[in-house]
Amino acid sequence: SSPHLQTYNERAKKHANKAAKALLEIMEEKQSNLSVSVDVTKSKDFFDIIEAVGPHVCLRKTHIDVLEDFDATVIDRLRELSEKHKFLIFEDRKFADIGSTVVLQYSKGIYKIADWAHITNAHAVPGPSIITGLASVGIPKDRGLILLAEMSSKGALTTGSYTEDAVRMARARRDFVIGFIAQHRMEGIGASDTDNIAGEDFLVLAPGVGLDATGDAMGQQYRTPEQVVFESGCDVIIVGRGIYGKGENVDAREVLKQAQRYQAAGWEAYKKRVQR
Ligand code: 5IU
Repeated sequence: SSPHLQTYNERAKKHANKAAKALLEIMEEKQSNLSVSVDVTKSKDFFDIIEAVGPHVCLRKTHIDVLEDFDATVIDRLRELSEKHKFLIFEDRKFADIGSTVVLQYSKGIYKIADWAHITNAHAVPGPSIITGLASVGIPKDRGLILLAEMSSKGALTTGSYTEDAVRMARARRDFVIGFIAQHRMEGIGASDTDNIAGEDFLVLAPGVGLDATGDAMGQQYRTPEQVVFESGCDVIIVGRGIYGKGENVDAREVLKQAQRYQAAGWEAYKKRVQR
C-alpha cells in the first residue's frame, strides 16, 4: 500500500537511507510528527525554545545563518540537545547553485552544515547536478536531502511540471533524496510506465502549518495538522511561529504548551490516517 497508509515504524524498517530511517524511528518512539522551526536571531532564545520543545519534536529545523551571535559552541550545544532529547536536525539551507558550488556551501565556510545537519534541502532549479554535488558530501556521512517540490507561500512557482520534474530528479537518487518539502504526497508523480516506483517512500515535510492563523502579512499560508497529515498525507508538520510566537523573551511554559498542542494534533491526524 501507499507509504502514507503504513505506520512510521513499518516504513522505518524498509527505508534504505539512514537519516530517513532514524527520523521515522524517532517519530514512532516519541509519538511525534512535529518539527519545530526556529527562526530567531539570538542563541539564548534559540536554545530556550529547543529546551522547551525537545521532548515533543522529532526534528528541529534551523536557519543557522539568522543567528546574530553564532559561534562553534552553538553547534556543540545543538548536537548535545539532539542526542539528549532524540531529535534530528534539519538545516533549511535551500541550496540552489551548481554542483561544485554547493559542495563548498554544504561542507565549508563557517557553518559546515554537513557536519551536524542530518537533513538539509535544495531547490530543484539547477537540475540533477545539485544532487550529485550534495550527495558527494552527504552520502559518506549518512545524510539525507529534501527537495523543494512545492512551497507554501502565495504565488509560488513550484507547481505543475516543475513539481513533477523535482520528483523525477529525486527518483533518480533515492539513496540520498529522502523526500520533499511539499503540501501533498509525491509517490509516482511524473513517473512513466517503465519507471520502477514500487517501494518508493518519500517523506513529505510540510511547512505552513498553524492552528490559529491562516497566514501572515508576507504571503505565508497555513493549514491545520488535520488537513496536512490526514487529508493530504504529509508526514511531518513544520511549525514555527504557531509555537514560539514572536520568538523574543521566550516564555518556556507557553512554548511547551503550544508544542504539546501541535504534537497531539499531528499525532491524532496520523493515527486517523493509518487506522485500518
Ligand atoms: N518554509 C515555509 N514554506 C516553504 C518552505 C519553507 O514556510 O515552502 I521550502 C519555512 C519558513 C519558516 C518555516 O522557516 O518554514 C515556517 O515558519 P512559520 O510556521 O513561523 O510560518
